Amino acid sequence: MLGYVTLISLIASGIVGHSAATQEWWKDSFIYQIYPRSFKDSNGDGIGDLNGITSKLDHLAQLNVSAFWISPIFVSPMVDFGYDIANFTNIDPIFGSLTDFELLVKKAKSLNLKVILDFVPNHSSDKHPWFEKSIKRIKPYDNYYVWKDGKIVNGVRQPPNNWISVFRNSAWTWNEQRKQYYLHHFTSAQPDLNYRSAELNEEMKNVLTFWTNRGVDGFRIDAIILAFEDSRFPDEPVIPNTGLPSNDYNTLRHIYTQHQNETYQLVQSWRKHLDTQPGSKKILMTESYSGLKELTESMKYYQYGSDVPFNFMLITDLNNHSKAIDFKRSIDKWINNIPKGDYQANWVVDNHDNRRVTSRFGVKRADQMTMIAAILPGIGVIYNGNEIGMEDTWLSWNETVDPVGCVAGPIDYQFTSRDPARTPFQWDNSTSAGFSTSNKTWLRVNPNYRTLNLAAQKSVSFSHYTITKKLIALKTSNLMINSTTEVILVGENVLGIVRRKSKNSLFVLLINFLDTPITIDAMSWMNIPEIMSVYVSSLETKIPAGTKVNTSKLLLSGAASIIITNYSYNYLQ
Ligand SMILES: *[C@@H]1O[C@H](CO)[C@@H](O)[C@H](O)[C@H]1NC(C)=O
Ligand SMILES: *[C@@H]1O[C@H](CO)[C@@H](O)[C@H](O)[C@H]1NC(C)=O
Ligand SMILES: *[C@@H]1O[C@H](CO)[C@@H](O)[C@H](O)[C@H]1NC(C)=O
Ligand SMILES: *[C@@H]1O[C@H](CO)[C@@H](O)[C@H](O)[C@H]1NC(C)=O
Ligand SMILES: *[C@@H]1O[C@H](CO)[C@@H](O)[C@H](O)[C@H]1NC(C)=O
Ligand SMILES: *[C@@H]1O[C@H](CO)[C@@H](O)[C@H](O)[C@H]1NC(C)=O
Ligand SMILES: *[C@@H]1O[C@H](CO)[C@@H](O)[C@H](O)[C@H]1NC(C)=O
Ligand SMILES: *[C@@H]1O[C@H](CO)[C@@H](O)[C@H](O)[C@H]1NC(C)=O
Ligand SMILES: *[C@@H]1O[C@H](CO)[C@@H](O)[C@H](O)[C@H]1NC(C)=O
Ligand SMILES: *[C@@H]1O[C@H](CO)[C@@H](O)[C@H](O)[C@H]1NC(C)=O
Ligand SMILES: CC(=O)N[C@H]1CO[C@H](CO)[C@@H](O)[C@@H]1O
Ligand SMILES: [Ca+2]
Ligand SMILES: [Ca+2]
Repeated sequence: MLGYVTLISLIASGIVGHSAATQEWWKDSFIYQIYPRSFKDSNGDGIGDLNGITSKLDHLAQLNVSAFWISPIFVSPMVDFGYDIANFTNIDPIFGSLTDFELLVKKAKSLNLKVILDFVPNHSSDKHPWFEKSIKRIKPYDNYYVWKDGKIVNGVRQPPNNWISVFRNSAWTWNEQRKQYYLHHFTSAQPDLNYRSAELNEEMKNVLTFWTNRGVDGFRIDAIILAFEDSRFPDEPVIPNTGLPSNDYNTLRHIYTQHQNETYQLVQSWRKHLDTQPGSKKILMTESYSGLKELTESMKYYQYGSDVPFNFMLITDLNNHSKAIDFKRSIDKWINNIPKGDYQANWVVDNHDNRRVTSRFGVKRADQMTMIAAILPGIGVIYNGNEIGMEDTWLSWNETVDPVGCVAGPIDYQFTSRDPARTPFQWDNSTSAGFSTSNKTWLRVNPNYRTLNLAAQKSVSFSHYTITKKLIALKTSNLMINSTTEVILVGENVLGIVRRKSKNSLFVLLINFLDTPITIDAMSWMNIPEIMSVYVSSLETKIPAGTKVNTSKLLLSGAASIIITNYSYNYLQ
């Protein structure tokens, strides 16, 4: 029996890399995403705004996140709620003004919080003056977008190729005035920008400078993988037998529209540009949904100047059906593939484009993902609401506003709409959860707000909020810096992550993937001391901090998740 255990644990306990020392502020930090329409409304119109964010920055400071990134706040017709930009250098009046932005930055700096803006370089709104001039072929704007003649087949005009938009149907829309098709990877109101135009490239660099001059500490770059398309515009191969309608984005292999070589060079040109800006080094985070399936492509962004090529493993590759081994394989794969050099791992728990973590893994396991992001080396990225375990809000078809939901129709919207994860932040139990003084908000407040809200969670010792706060404190402390990382299977159903600096200094995360209790000999499997203390446990597990546990005979309740340590609890207080 012992032989069996030893063999399995040897196979299972691959020791994975430990990060080199870097002085950047984002090393071992948490970054918090704010969805501005839903964070805090300051003027009672039912939509969140900049003054609202400013009024709630104390909350972020208390959590001790290092930075926040804000989804787009720029002038927009709001066809895609801000991801369709009509002026990259001005604030939409719904959110406020440049003066409000100045106040926001000032408050953030006073709280030692870094400010990161969303940069949406792939496309603009069709209401952007550049597009209007491009239609009229006014130089140099004529070349700012991706225009192509149609194909005439049997005397009928057809789009130039078979490319499909992420939101379904052809990625090309005919413009009667210019008598050409324009490319759009999203809605037809979001024409694709053409980075083969030198003038356009210059304009976009100026956009970056505009905001760094206003105190911004870096950018999150939206949908970067789509920046360039193959200049020959070939048809993309059709994937056979997907069972999807032929107008669905996932029926094509996107070999000519994603991760083109020039895209990496574009990121590098922004890196170089930002490095010429005064002040501390600016952070660049890149959004690429390739996940573990296209890991090589994702990793390449590190070498072209991205500090945080978002790791969406917890969103795209793992879910409530994943087992301990799936988590181990995914975590090891990501860490082991980070290129050699001074690069940081990152772990995205949630965002505005997906179901909330409480839905993807179940309410009982919500804290586990933040625990994983906290104990693993590198940057944890959380989305507003994670810190209180917010849940998706069911919305009826007639309440649905997300274009991705609307295009899917009255049945399928339930599977595609991003609205459920975007409802207002639940601050307290007053009108509209304290989000707005109005009882009519742009998306309905989740009715569970009366019990599920920040104020309630602050007033008790055991809540998602108090747990998240301890997790952020653990990451930002220097206690795990220079520690090795081991991802260990403790049998089939328990995942262990050990951060070890020396025999006397370690933190251990244990997750029970069963919904029933299990007793494990963590001491032998993980080579850890016999008596350790609980640093934090998930809300489901509810073991008070400081509780001593005997790791040779450790009882984990169903779905349990705990971080134990060899530091004395008093030391950590
Ligand atoms: C964006 O708005 C600013 C301020 O109103 C204006 O000065 C600028 O010309 C606008 N940019 C474009 C490209 O229209
Ligand atoms: C892209 O770059 C890689 C290596 O840098 C090269 O092997 C490949 O041929 C390039 N692809 C195209 C389409 O130029
Ligand atoms: C997993 O999640 C899906 C959808 O969120 C749910 O229908 C299913 O019951 C869950 N399965 C388990 C094993 O929790
Ligand atoms: C929207 O749908 C809900 C439930 O399906 C219904 O109760 C409500 O009356 C509808 N509202 C409008 C404005 O149609
Ligand atoms: C919403 O507010 C209006 C105006 O203050 C009030 O008349 C109405 O009863 C409120 N509705 C709800 C559901 O609280
Ligand atoms: C609302 O929250 C306050 C403060 O957290 C609490 O004292 C009060 O009992 C709550 N009211 C209801 C109706 O839950
Ligand atoms: C807050 O984070 C900073 C690093 O960003 C860290 O130095 C500090 O110790 C943290 N404070 C607490 C109370 O955890
Ligand atoms: C981590 O290691 C580096 C390089 O050896 C050292 O300079 C630094 O002091 C260490 N930091 C901590 C917190 O142990
Ligand atoms: C950690 O455990 C070892 C072995 O049990 C013990 O000797 C040491 O004192 C502990 N260290 C701390 C900081 O509690
Ligand atoms: C821990 O548990 C093991 C197994 O039950 C037992 O033999 C050992 O004495 C316990 N250690 C302590 C310090 O209580
Ligand atoms: C991955 C992705 O699609 N990100 C954003 C890209 O832009 C579209 C359209 O503006 C947004 O809806 C997405 O959130
Ligand atoms: Ca408002
Ligand atoms: Ca593009």
